[in-house]
Amino acid sequence: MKVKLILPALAEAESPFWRPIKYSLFPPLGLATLAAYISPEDEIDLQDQHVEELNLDDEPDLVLIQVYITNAYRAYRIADHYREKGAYVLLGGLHVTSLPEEAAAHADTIFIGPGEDTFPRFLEDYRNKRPQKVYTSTIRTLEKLPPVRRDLIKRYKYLVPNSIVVSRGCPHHCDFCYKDAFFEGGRSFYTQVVDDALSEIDRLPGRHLYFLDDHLLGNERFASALFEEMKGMGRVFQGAATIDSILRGDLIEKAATAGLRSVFVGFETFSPQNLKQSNKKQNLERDYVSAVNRLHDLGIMINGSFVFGLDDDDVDVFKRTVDWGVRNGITTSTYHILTPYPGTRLYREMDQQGRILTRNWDLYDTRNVVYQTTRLSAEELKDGYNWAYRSFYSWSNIAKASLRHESIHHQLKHFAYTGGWKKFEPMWNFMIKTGGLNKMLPLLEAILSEVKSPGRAERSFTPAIP
Ligand code: B12
Ligand code: SF4
Repeated sequence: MKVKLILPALAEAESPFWRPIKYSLFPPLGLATLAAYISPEDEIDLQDQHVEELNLDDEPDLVLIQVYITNAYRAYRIADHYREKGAYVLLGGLHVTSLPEEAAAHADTIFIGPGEDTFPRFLEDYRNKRPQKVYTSTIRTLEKLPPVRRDLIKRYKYLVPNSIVVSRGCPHHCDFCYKDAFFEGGRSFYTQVVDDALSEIDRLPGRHLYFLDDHLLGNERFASALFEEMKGMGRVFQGAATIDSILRGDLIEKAATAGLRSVFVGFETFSPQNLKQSNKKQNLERDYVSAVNRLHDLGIMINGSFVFGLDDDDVDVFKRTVDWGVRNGITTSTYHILTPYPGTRLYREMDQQGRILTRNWDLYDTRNVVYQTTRLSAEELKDGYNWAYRSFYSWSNIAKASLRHESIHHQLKHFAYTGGWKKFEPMWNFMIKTGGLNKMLPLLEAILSEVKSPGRAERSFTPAIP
């Protein structure tokens, strides 16, 4: 049997804001995870449209397509194309789970929720010639999973080929997040067994890892055991965590000792009213600056995530947020315009209030205003969002933020990481075109080498590259 797995490119591939490097970061891990269930006797072709031109002239028997909200229309066109050719087409992923009826019109079978329990069930039914129209995930476990088919990933096309997830979901319930909808009907936060996670790490070559888990520190016992075992492995890694988990106990120290060098933190907003509106309880009454200082003291760089457009935001929110980031030495900032994803509580509430202005999913990329705003006009919100990016990533602010760190090593790392990420687009494009992106990995590993901070003289300095 010929099986084709496709990650269609996001809508913005055609936009002037398209940054090829942002979409050449991570390989299609979800599809490579599913491929592990397909028999080795079957012929598998995994294509990621972000980094390669799709070959649509082939004749696969079975086609699996992963659907995000902003690749949905493209995914449906590809699905229709293959169905016309007589292939059996499966659609799954976040957007299919949010809007199953919409997706079902373009598929022979759709999948609701994670695929680790449902996809193998489908394969068995398909071979027995009785596939169902809909499979809904109910069993939530990551135990005894077959190893991710990383051999299908074209590693040289990605800056960060070693992306990995060792858990699914998150223990929190923010209103704007996809998480509760995606994991409905079962556990919404679960981890691998530590030994399996370590085996998965062992299978990854080189030093650098990027954990794509929603909340790497979400299960204290699991994370603590994982970091303990990773201590001697010589890895450098990046991941995501919440403010409360950074402030609580000593887990973040353990993570740093294991090799955590940069962390994605959802600060989202400084307004307690906004936090309450979003049910982001874990940020309420937390001292953001203490969290930042703790991370910096451990030599961990910070990618701060901020949302604009919550109901308590006014026209000053943009400057306030940028100034705070610069003042506190945040390495990179990701700004989002509030986006009510279908399936979330935020979407339901806005829909009930008649505040959803468009259902053109291509616009749901957190760069566009798709809902009726309150204190800010849509134009103010969009302009403020664009201004925030421009301002935070101006050379003068990059320099100012870098100089906030105590050690020169940390200052240089900050400057190199932020400047490199945002200011060298032509270089990235050249590396992508010439197929040499992967050669930049040692540089990234060097930038992520350990910082010896004045307060942590007892910790040893790891050389940048072996
Ligand atoms: C990696 C990533 C990216 C990469 C994606 C490219 C890639 N190669 O994967 C990049 C950097 C491009 C990216 C960009 C953005 N992202 Co993003 N990203 C992620 C992240 C961190 C990991 C995805 C992943 O690999 N998960 C692990 C794998 C194992 O799970 P999975 O992919 O979901 O696959 C499973 C199931 O979905 C299912 N499945 C999936 N497809 C199919 C198909 C079939 C047939 C079947 C049977 C099953 C199935 O089975 C798989 C195994 O269980 C997720 C958060 C997360 N932890 O999932 C956010 C996430 C997907 N991103 C999100 C957002 C908002 C964005 C941005 C809009 C942010 C921004 N403003 O820049 C942009 C642009 C995206 C857009 N325009 O829509 C949101 C999406 C919300 C939504 N409803 O779509 C998420 C969920 C983060 C969040 N917590 O809100 N992202
Ligand atoms: S903490 Fe992050 S991943 Fe968890 S529910 Fe909130 S937004 Fe979603």
